[in-house]
Amino acid sequence: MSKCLICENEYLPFVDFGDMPIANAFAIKEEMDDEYTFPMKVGFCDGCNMVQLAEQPDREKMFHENYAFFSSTSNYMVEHFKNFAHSVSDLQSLDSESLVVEIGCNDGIMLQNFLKDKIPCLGVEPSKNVANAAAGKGIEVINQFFDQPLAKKITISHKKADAILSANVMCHIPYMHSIYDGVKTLLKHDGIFVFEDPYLGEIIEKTSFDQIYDEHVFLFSALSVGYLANMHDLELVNVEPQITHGGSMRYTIAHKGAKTVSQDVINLIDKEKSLGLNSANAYSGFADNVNKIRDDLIMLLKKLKSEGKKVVAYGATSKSTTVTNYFGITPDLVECIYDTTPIKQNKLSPGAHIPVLPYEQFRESNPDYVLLFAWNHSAEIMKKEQDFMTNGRHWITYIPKVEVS
Ligand code: DWN
Ligand code: SAH
Repeated sequence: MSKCLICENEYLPFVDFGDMPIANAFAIKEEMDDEYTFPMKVGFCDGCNMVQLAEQPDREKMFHENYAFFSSTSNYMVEHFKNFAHSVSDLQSLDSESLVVEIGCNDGIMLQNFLKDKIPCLGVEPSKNVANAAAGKGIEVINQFFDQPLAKKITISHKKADAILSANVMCHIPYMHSIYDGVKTLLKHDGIFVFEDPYLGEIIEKTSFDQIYDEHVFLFSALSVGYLANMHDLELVNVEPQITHGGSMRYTIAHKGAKTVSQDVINLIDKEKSLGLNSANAYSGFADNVNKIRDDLIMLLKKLKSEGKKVVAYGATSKSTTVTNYFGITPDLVECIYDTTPIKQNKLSPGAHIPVLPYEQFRESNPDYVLLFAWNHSAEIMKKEQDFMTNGRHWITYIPKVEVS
């Protein structure tokens, strides 16, 4: 039995991926002699409806001075965060007297928009290399992990925030009570805490199991987020579905009673209950669905290998660490992964040791099949590559099922 990180109830995991490495630990061969692994299992707590990793590596193993993910590698995401920032500015009528704090600002992809509009903003980012990238854009960044003590310090060094924002970060943090206490401390009475993360409902529906890796300790729903907010005298007041990262949800939290709860919150909670996301049954078929994708993909890759086809992959995502390690995809099935991120290039992928090569070499490699690990960016990538992916070249995708196109 595992103990829930939110309500301390005991629960049983519903899927077990075995031992997994750190998803972003791209490294050269010499550094891979004794790769760290942890047992990756996910469970549902019926006390608070939270879906969570049973165990997570120490945060310093994942977020440090060589963090491999730079947010601005997707043009679509740059646009997405511009719209996100503007929507919050409009909603809260932010101006030069306001303060926006972003938890996990990475390379400044969101805050650069506030900076441009002369709205005071502050990033909190523990991974030094990406924090430096944000600072290089002129953004003020505190290179630390956000928690309640830091929130208190910010109220003194700066002031209370009109908006606290976060994207694809909340689901990374196991010590949620300290985060929500911090939000309670730092947020103005009429302020809003807006965050988005991959949405549990989409992950179950699409079997997007690769959203599960070391960094993603929680898969949120309106049910679990509402429960958590309530524990801290906060309230879930709005929800807005997003198409990013294969289906995300943007949650707006306010001090209890300070804002009206939207009909969308009520509707989504009703929908989640009707889908049974508040009961263990909803999760019982998940592992079988993942294994079906595994069997189909491995069969396809083995068949292509036997036919002498050249198969490469596109996008050395964190998600791909779960796919390659759980499925057993090694360089004899997929010879390399092309990626635009310099820090990942000329390294090996965690666990599976597939070489990661600079994107610039992708076209000259002349592949027959391209396994799209960055499937969440498929619209952007397929458009970019449409002139190249002709003459018998094919994409392979595997969420929600294995397909060749
Ligand atoms: O939650 C998280 C999300 C926001 O980002 C983090 N825990 C870590 C990371 O997850 P990921 O690595 O699965 O994210 P992406 O955005 O799916 O990664 C895309 C990868 O593909 C990057 O390494 C960049 C690369 N890429 C590329 O080579 N060409 C991406 C695009 C759009 C491209 O055109
Ligand atoms: N917001 C960006 C980055 C997501 S990657 C985007 O959506 O693209 C996750 C980020 O969370 C990393 O940059 C990591 O360093 C940061 N992070 C992890 N734990 C954190 C914490 N306790 N406080 C603030 N940031 C944290």
